[in-house]
Amino acid sequence: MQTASSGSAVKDPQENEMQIWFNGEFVTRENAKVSVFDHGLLYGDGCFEGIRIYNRNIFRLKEHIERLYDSMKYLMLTVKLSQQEMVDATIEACAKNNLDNGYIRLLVTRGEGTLGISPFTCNDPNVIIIVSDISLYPKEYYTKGLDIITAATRRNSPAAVSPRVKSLNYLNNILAKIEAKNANVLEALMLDNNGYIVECTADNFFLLKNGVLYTPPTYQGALRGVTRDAVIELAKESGIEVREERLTLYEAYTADESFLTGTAAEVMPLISIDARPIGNGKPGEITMELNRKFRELTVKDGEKF
Ligand code: PXG
Repeated sequence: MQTASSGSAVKDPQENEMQIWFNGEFVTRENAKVSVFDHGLLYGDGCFEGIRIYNRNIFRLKEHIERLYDSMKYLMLTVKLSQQEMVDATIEACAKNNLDNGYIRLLVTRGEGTLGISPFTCNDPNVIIIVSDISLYPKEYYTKGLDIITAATRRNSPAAVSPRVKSLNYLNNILAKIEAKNANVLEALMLDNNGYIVECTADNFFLLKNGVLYTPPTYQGALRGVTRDAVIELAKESGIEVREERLTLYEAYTADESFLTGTAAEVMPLISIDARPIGNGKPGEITMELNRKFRELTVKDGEKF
C-alpha cells in the first residue's frame, strides 16, 4: 500500500492498536461496530469527510468540519456536538493514534431505526472518527502523470440529491471508477446530464489554457473540494487568472495542461483524456508548480496536534 509521500514514515495503525473515536469513547477496531439497522447501512443515510494528516498537521480541518456540517444541514441530520467540539474530537482522535502522517475518515450516520426509510425512527446518530492510512495513486504517477477516460455514468443531477453533499451513497462515482478500471486507467471524468464536465470520481478537475486556469463551478454539481479551494488560492497568489466556468470535452481535449485535486490525490497531473494527449502529453509546468506549492501548504495550514 502506498503511504503519504512527504514527512516521516507512516506507522501501521493496525500494529499499534488503532483507537476509533465512537460517539465520544475510544474503542478498538474489533469493538467499533454499528447495528445492521443503522440507516447509514440500510439506505446510505449519512455523510462523511476524508481529511489528511501531514507531519502532525491536520490539513484544513476547520474547512472539512464546516463542509460536514453543511452536508448534515442539507440532510437534516443533527448531532449533539458543535462544530468546535467536532474539531476537538478529531484532534483528540489524532493525538490518541499518534500518527505523524495519515488519513482521517469522519462519518455521521442517521443511526439505528426501523426497516423503513423514515429517518424519524432514528434517534441517535452515530459519529465515528477513524484515524488510519489511505492508499494513494502510485507515487510514479505524480511525475509521469495519469491517463483518464470519460465515464458513461453521469454525475448525479443537482435536481436530485445534491451531489455537493458528501453523502454515504457514492454508487455513481463507484460505477464510474469501475468504468475506469475496465478501460485500464485509474480515474474517470464525469459529465453532468447536459454533457458538461463536472469532476472525477473523488477529485476535482482543472485545466489550463493560454495561462488561464479553469474549473467547473460548484453549482453544476462539483464538490467544493478543500484541495480545490487551496489550489485556486495558490494559483491566484501566483498571478494566475482562475475562472469557474462550464467546460466541455472540447476544452479538455484542447487544453495546454490538466490536473485533478483531492484529499487523497493532492495535485495529480493528467496526460491524456480518452487516449488524447493533453498538451505535449507530459505533466504541465504550471501543474507541477501548483503541486509543489500545495505540498508546502499541507504541513502549514490546519490544526497541529
Ligand atoms: N469530488 C468528490 C466527489 C469527492 O468525493 C473531491 C472531489 C475532492 O475534495 P477534497 O475536499 O478532498 O479536496 C472528493 C473527495 C475516498 C476519498 O475515500 C474520497 C474523497 C476524499 C478522500 C478520500 O476515496 N473525496
